[in-house]
Amino acid sequence: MSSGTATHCPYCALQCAMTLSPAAKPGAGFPAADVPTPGLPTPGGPAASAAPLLEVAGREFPTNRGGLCRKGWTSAALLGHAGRVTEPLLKGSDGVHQPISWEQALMLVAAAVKDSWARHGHDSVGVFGSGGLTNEKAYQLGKFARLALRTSRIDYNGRFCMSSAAAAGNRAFGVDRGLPFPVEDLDSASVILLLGSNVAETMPPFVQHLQGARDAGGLIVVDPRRSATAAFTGNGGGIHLQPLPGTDLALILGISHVVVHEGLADTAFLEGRTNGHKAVLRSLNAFWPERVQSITGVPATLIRETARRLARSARLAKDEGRGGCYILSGRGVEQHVDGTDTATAAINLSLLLGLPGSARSGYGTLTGQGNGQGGREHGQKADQLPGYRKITDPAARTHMAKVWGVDESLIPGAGLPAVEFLKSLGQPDGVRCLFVHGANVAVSAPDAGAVIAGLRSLDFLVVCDFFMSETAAEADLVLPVAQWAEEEGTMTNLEGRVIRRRRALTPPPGVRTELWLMTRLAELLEAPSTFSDDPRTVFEELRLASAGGLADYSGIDYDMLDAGEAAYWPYPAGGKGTPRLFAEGFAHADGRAAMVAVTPSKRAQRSFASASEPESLALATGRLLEHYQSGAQTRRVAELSASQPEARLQLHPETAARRGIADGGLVTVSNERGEVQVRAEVSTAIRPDTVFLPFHFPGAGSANRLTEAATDPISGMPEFKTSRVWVRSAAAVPEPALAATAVSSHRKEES
Ligand SMILES: Nc1nc2c(c(=O)[nH]1)N[C@H]1C(S)=C(S)[C@@H](COP(=O)(O)OP(=O)(O)OC[C@H]3O[C@@H](n4cnc5c(=O)[nH]c(N)nc54)[C@H](O)[C@@H]3O)O[C@H]1N2
Ligand SMILES: Nc1nc2c(c(=O)[nH]1)N[C@H]1C(S)=C(S)[C@@H](COP(=O)(O)OP(=O)(O)OC[C@H]3O[C@@H](n4cnc5c(=O)[nH]c(N)nc54)[C@H](O)[C@@H]3O)O[C@H]1N2
Ligand SMILES: [Mo]
Repeated sequence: MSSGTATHCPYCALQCAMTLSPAAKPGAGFPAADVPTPGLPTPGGPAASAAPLLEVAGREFPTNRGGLCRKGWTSAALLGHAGRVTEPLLKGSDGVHQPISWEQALMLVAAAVKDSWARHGHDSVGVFGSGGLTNEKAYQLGKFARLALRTSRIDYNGRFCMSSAAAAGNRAFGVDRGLPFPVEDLDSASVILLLGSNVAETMPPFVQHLQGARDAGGLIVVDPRRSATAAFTGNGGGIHLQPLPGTDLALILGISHVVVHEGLADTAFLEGRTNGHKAVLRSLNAFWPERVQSITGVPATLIRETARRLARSARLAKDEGRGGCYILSGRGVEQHVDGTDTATAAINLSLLLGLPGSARSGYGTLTGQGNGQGGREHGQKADQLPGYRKITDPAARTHMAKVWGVDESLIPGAGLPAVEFLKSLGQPDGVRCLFVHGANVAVSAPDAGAVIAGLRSLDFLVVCDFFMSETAAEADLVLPVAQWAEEEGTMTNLEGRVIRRRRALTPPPGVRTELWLMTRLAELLEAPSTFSDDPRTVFEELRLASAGGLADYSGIDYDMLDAGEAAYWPYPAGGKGTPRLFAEGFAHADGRAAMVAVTPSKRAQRSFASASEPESLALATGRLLEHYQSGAQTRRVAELSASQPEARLQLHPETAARRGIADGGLVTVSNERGEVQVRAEVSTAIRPDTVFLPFHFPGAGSANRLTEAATDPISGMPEFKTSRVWVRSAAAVPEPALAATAVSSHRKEES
């Protein structure tokens, strides 16, 4: 067993350490179907899991301490999966995908790109990337878009994930690293405020780091649902604040108001380490607890109690070196049209309490995707060059032109953020030829119905994936790429720590790596710089590219990572890494944090004002433990799919009773954008004015048929977490008829 491969989980940013070893009874390559996966038509035969080729064991590492969640334990099931795409597939005029050779595939892609350039200009070619890609792939994808495809049109799914937290972090601290401290620092905390994060389901091994605060009665969770994480507050004397979705900004301002008006703010810290605090203090006057109660539904007494507990623990940590106080934010507060301001309010609260940069306290955001951190640093964002540089910054452009050995004028300007990018698909001045690397936008993007229409209106769609995802099903060409355990590379976890992903298996014949693909296409398109299919070579270039930038990796190399060094960026060449980012100062030129006064906007208020209309409800969306994102992977794992086979709408008993809905009954959820039909899960864990849907399912159960493509003006984050919907019982329609509709609409989208 000691001969196993030491690597990390393919899923979230916790990047739990695992060891992969050959399975005792290895599956025979890519075997015939044995276990059907419900609801997943897979071209070329029924979806199925085979006996895993590899065995997974948890490995000691600070984030997971040997633990894994259900998704991690079962992750190897996808390596030898019978539904895997293992050769390039071209869609025929009959809509059916047929295998072609790689040679043909590369020629077709190069021809489609050149045709699009000739007819509509360079910006008619677009690239949609992913926070799931390794650092090497993310870096080379940005370079590939700008230099080989000569387009400014590149953005990625991290826009849906970390963009609001990133924008707020950059504005306040001058840098965006999700956790500016190692995750183990949380262990000794006596109070942790978790804003809109359900780690018990989304990062189960992380819960170990909340245990200290929970035992001290100091776990405070803000969630409109009594989520698995919120339930942890119950038996330890913690607090669950249950606001109306979309009202977090007002809630945080209310807590901040109490801190200031009860004299609990750390004025020495504000004077010594921040700018702009006077305006922030003034702006809080209007958010007294009773007013905030009327907006959020959270009792004023709990708002006061939260503020006092935070302040007490902050002071104890500072004056007596005991405990610690942390504020952590998740997608629940960030994925809104006012997500940047809400994250800013959370940062302001942490600064009022003097948390960031102190030895035992801090503020952080919990990065989501496997490489959600590295994926937002190396240039796959519309406005970004590697090293977290701005593409509009002349110095950054000069630096990158030198690293790439090209004239600076060849580097395009800023492109479009993801939502605008997707709205432009097929439009006269929009993207007409699209490459997708690591996202399933047909399921995961807001207003998914419109996105699917956009995909269908493209001149040419290339999707790189290992499965026939709902997005791949729309593609003219599907290119089969290597999975996590078949490639080498690096990932940067939620702490800003760079780690090694290692190859434990040879990919199936017919499958290629994305680095190989970019290299071959760059050659065919006569790109003016070099590309490589060797991850180590690409990383060496990334080091040079990032040197001197905010996310500086220049001092990191594969050998030191292989030797087990804990490498946190910034890590300049000849220097050392930075586990704790703000100990000495913040990243703005004067070393101070910038406090920006924020208040709820009319735009954001719209969602909760309308939710108070008698018949409409607030739809919150999010995750289940068993499924990952669009479900393209986890819906294909038999064990996970059997335990969560379909989307269910969580709603309160009163809300259900008023509509004649029974637990398990079929319901229709609709609004002006679309309609879904799912079963009801009647539960007191949710507010009566709110319903919840997971977004892991396609077709008739797709939550994103209902979400709106309205975005945060600063970050471009869409409003995933609050939509207005109407819910009615679908029981009047005979169930078999409905089931048939559900299946046929799946087929329509997937064929
Ligand atoms: N099992 C699983 N784990 C995952 C993932 C996955 O898909 N599945 N994805 C990974 C990724 S990319 C990410 S980004 C993270 C996300 O991790 P989380 O942020 O923990 O995940 P979510 O379930 O999206 O949202 C958290 C909570 O926000 C609540 N919420 C909804 N609306 C609001 C609101 O208006 N205000 C507040 N305060 N709360 C609200 C929801 O009820 C939910 O419980 O998880 C990572 N881990
Ligand atoms: N309603 C609602 N919608 C949401 C959210 C929400 O909370 N509510 N959350 C949003 C968030 S936080 C996120 S991060 C997005 C994520 O949503 P998506 O971007 O759709 O993420 P995945 O489902 O992980 O899609 C990854 C796809 O790429 C494939 N893949 C995995 N690794 C690789 C690789 O290395 N290379 C290539 N080429 N393919 C790969 C997988 O098989 C899968 O088909 O969803 C967003 N959508
Ligand atoms: Mo995410």
